[in-house]
Amino acid sequence: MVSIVPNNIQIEDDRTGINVETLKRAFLDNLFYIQAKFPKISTKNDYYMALAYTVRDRLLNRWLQTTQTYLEKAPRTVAYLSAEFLMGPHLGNNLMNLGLYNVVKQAMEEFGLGLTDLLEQEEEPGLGNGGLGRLAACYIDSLATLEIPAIGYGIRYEYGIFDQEIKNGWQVEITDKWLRYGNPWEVPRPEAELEVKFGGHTENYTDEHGRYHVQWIPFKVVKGVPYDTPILGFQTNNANTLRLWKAEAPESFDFEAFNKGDYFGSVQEKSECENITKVLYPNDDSYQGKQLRLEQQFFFVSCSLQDMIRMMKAQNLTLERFHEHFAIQLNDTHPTIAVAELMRLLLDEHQFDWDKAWNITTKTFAYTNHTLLPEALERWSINMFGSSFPRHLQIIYEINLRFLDEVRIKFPDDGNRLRRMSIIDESGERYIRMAHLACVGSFAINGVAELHSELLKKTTLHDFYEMYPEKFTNVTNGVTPRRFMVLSNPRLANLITKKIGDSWVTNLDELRKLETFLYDSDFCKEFHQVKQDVKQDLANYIRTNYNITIDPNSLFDIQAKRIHEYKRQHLNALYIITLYNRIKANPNLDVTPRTFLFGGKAAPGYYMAKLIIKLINSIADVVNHDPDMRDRLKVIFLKDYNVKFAQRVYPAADLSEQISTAGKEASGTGNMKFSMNGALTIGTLDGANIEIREVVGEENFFLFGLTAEEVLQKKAAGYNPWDYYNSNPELKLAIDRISSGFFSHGDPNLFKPLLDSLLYRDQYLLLADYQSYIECQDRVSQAYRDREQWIRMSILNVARIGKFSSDRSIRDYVQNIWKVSALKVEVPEYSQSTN
Ligand code: GL2
Repeated sequence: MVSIVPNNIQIEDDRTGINVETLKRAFLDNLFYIQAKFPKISTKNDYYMALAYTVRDRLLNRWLQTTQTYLEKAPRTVAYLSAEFLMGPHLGNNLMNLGLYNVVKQAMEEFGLGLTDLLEQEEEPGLGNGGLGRLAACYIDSLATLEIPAIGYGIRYEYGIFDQEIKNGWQVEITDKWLRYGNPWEVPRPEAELEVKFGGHTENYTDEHGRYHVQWIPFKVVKGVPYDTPILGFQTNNANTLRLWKAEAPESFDFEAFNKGDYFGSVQEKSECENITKVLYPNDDSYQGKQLRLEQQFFFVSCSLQDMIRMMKAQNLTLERFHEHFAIQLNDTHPTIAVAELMRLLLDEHQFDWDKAWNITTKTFAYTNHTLLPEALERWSINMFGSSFPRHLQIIYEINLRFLDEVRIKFPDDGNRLRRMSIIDESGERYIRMAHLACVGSFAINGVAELHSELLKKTTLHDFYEMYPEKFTNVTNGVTPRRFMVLSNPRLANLITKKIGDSWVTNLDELRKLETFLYDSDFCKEFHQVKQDVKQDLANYIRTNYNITIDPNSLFDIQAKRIHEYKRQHLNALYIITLYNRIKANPNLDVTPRTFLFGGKAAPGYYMAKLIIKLINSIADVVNHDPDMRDRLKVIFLKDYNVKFAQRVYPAADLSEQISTAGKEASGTGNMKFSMNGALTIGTLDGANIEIREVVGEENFFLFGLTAEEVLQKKAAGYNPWDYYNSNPELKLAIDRISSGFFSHGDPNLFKPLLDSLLYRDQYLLLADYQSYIECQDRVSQAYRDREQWIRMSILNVARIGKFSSDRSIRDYVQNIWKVSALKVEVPEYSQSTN
C-alpha cells in the first residue's frame, strides 16, 4: 500500500508558480536539467523545449486531477475514435487556455526572447490530412472546454503528413520528421501497453459446459504502447487525454530466429511490427486499399477497445454495461472494424453470447460519415481482410447473415435491395463495405452539414435510411474559436473583447452584439485597421519567404485547402487567366487590384491535383512578371500549408474561395474559419456554405453556380463541356491560353491531361459554372471598391458566425447522440495559486 499523501504539490514552486520571476526561474531550470544546456550554447529549439516543459508542468496538476476524478466518479465517457488528429502546435494553445500568454511573453522578453519566435519553433504534429483530422482536433478542444468526460484515441504516426516543397512549380514531398527533436507534450505509458493480434487462423472448441467457442490463433502479435497528451479546455480545470498508440515488437517474439542465428530475420520482424504506425497515408477524401492501412486501423481500434475494457475493470464496472459507460464515435469508416472487434472481445474473450454482445455493440457505436465521394468509401477485399483478420471475417459474415434476415422481413422479395445493402459486395471480386458495417453496427448515423445529411439519406445511404430512419441525424461541423480566433488573430479578438467583453470565446453567439456597432464609424475603422495590419503581416511574411511584394490594399483572395478536382482550384485559375486576358487586351482597364493566394497539398499519387499546382505556379510566373499587370494582379502558391501556417492565413483574407461542385464537399470547415475572421465567401450552395450563407445573410455572401440538384439534372441530360467552350469567348480564350503553351514556355502538352479532362469529361462541371463564377467575381471586385460597405459585410460575417463554433457541434452530439453529462474537475491548488 503506497502511503504518499496525494496531491501534496506546493503552491508557488518552480513547477506551478505563475508570476514572472518564478516562470523565469522555471525556464532556466528546465533548460539546465532537461535540455542540459547553458543559455550561452542553447539553440532556439532548446529555448522552445524549456518553455514547453515549463508550460506543461503548469497543466499537469489539472490533467492528473481530471484523470483521477474520472476514475473515481466513473462518468459516462465519450471515446472519439479517429485515424487522424490534426492538432496543430500545442504551446500557444496551452498558454492561451491556461491564461498565461501575457505573463510568459513578459518573462521571455526579460530574457530577450520573443515568444512568437519560440512558438514558431514548434514542429507541427501533422497527424492528419485535412478537414477530417482537424475536425477531430477541434472536437477534442470543445469536449475539454465543455467539461465532458472524453478520450481521443488514435495513431501516433512516426511520420505525419509530408512537408510540401515546390520545385520548378511542382509539388515535392519531404518526410515529416516531427519527432526528430522530441515531443514535450506527450507522455509515454509503456506500463499500459497492450497486445494486438494479426493473421493466423481460428479454431473451434467446446468448453466444460458444452458451449461452443472460437479461438483466434494469430500469426503475429504486436505491442501497442500508449502515448498520452493532455488536452486542456479553455479556462477550465478539465484536461482530457488524447491517447495515441505506437506499434512495437514484443520482446520475446524473435527468440527462435535469433537462436537459429537468423539475426537479420529477427530484426526484420521487429521492424515489420513497427511499420504499422510508421506513416500516415496522405490521401484526403479517397482511400487506397492497402493492407497496411487496414492493419493501422485495426491496430488502434483493438488497443482502444481493450483499453476501455481495462478501465472498466479498474473501476469495478461490469462489461454488461459497456454501452452505458462508453459512447464511441466512429470518425468516418476508418475505425469501423471496431464493430467486429468489440463483438470478438465480448464473444471470445469474455464469453458473452451473440445476442447480448450484439445488443451492447449496437448501443455503443455512433458513426459519422464525412463524404459522398465514391472513391472515398472504404471497402476491403475479402481475401486481404480475411488473411489479416480471419476471426473478424467470420463475425462480419454472421452480422451480415442476421442483418439480411432483418432486411428480408422488412422488405420481402426484394433481392436487389439485399444485394445493395449487404455488407459484402458480391458484384465482382468480393469486398467488405465498411460504411454498411458502420450503419448496421451503430445506433446513430450522421452527416456533417444539413445538405450532406440529406444527400446521405437520398443517395449513398438511402437503403439504410429506409431500413433505420430513426438512426439518421445531422450534426453540422464547427471549429474552435479559441485556436482560430483568439490565438491566431489576437488583434481581432482584443477588439471584439473591448467592445462586448470576453464571454464570446466560450459562447460564440455573443458575437451578435457586434451588430450594434455596425454604424459606429470608430469601430468600423478599427475593424478595418485590424484587417489591414494582419494583411501587412502576411505581406511581410511573403516578402521574406518568397521575395514577392504584395499590396495589402489589394483584395486578398484566398483558396487554402487540399488540392482536389472537386474543390476546383482550377476554376479559380481560369478566372485569374480571364482577368489577365482582359488587362492584356486593355492595359488601362480599371480593375480592382487582387492578390490571389493558394495553399494546399496534393495526395502524392494524385496526378491531376499535382498538375493543378503546377498550373497555378505557371500562371503565377507569367502574371507576376508581366509589366502590363502593373502590380494589379499577383498570384502566389504558398507552400506547405498546414495548421500552423493556416493560423496566419485565415485572419488575412478578404475573400474566401469555397467553390466546390455542389453536392461534393460534405461540409468544409475552412469556410467557417475564414468567415469568423471577417472574410466574405464566394461560394456554391455546397456543404456548410449553405448554412453559413443562411446565418450571415445572403447579401453578405457571394453566391454562384449550379445547385446540387441542377448538377445531377445536367449530368442526366447529357452534359457536354464543349457547348460551353464553343459559346463562351472568354472561357475559350482562357483555355486556349493554356493549351497554346503560353504558361508552359511554349509546351502545348504540359497541361493537356487537365484540359482534356475538362473538355471531354468535366466531371466537376467547371465549364458549366464558369460564367456564373466570373460574373460573381466581378461583383466581388465591384463590392470591394465600396470599402465601408465591405467592412460592414465583413463585420456581419463575424457577428453572425456563432453557430459554427465546435462547442455548438459538441453540444449537438452530447444531447442528440452521446447523452453524456459534463463533470467539472476541482483543483484546489489551482484557485489558490491564481488568486
Ligand atoms: C471531409 C470532407 O471532405 C469535408 O468536407 C469535411 O468538412 C470534413 C470534416 O467533416 O471531412 N471528409 C474527408 O474524408 N476529408 C474531409 O476533410 N478528408
